[in-house]
Amino acid sequence: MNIFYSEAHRNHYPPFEVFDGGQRVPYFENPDRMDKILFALNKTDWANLMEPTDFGLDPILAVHDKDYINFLASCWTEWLASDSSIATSPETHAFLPATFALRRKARPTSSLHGRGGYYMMDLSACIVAGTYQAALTSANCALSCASSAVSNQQSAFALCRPPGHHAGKDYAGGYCFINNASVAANWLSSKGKTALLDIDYHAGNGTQDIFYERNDVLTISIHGDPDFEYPHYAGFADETGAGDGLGFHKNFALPKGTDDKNYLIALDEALEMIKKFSPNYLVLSTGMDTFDGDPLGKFHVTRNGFAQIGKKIASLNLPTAIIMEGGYANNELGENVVTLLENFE
Ligand code: SP5
Ligand code: ZN
Repeated sequence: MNIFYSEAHRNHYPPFEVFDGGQRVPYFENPDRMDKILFALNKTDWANLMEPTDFGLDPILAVHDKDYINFLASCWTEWLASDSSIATSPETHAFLPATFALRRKARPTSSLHGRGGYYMMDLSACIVAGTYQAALTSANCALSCASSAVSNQQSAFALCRPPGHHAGKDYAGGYCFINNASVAANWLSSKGKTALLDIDYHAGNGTQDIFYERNDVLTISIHGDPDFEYPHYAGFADETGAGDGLGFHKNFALPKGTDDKNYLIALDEALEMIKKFSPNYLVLSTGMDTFDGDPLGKFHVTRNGFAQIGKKIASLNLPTAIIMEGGYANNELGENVVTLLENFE
């Protein structure tokens, strides 16, 4: 299996994130996640690690707002220039706004914090010196993966970091800056009919927003009910698309404690919808935070559950661009990813 990976993610490692209650905690979405996955992949005999190709900005700007991407590009250097105390210990700093553009009835103002609160939805998409380059390279891993799936008519894996599915057209959030899976799905949709299935524990709000009014890409997300779980304001079962896109988005909002059995029931229904749509390609937003014991999740999907999930999705027999999203039980993450992926071999 072709696996697209770059070391560029290492320079995106914010020193903290902020949890509810204002609590500063170490950044959960850390480079160690990639090391654990690489270690497990390197033990297999089928992982073919490759550097991503640079696709340039065009396929990214086909999904994202140009001013938003410009904000990501210059945020750190502007932040650094704004306060001389940052330069004395940049590794202890991360850019975060403290005021947000509620309900988006606002415009981005010219100040850095005015743009920050407009282009960010929470306190977990911290920007540091290496963030923009890491995000671009992560998107290129997804595009390279999609391109490989088309050329070889065979599934491929993008080992993306940072992840992408919480990032919308013009906002960052939930460790995500550029929506890798959406960029790949949009690109793929010009090559053939494309569906996107998101199995990360958290609702793929960014992906939902990006494709909400489109009927050319079916988007489905299976996740913790936003009634109790982040991202709190999207991912509800009654959100099914709008305008031309009505009926082309589906949310499976599952309860706390969802186990293999109940997860697989929802997955079967999702796979039936995909079959009915009859796509040529599938994009799989692959979060492993549904795992029993994930520090950010409340589901009980087991290693064996991931084997069955992989087997069921692979049985669609579609060239699939498998895109890494979340998953924070680092010590189990590598084997969990391999367990899912080996079904596509
Ligand atoms: C890509 C992805 O999985 N992003 C997830 C972002 C979740 N950020 C919000 C975390 C809220 C944590 N709540 C505290 C739970 C501690 N046990
Ligand atoms: Zn997640």
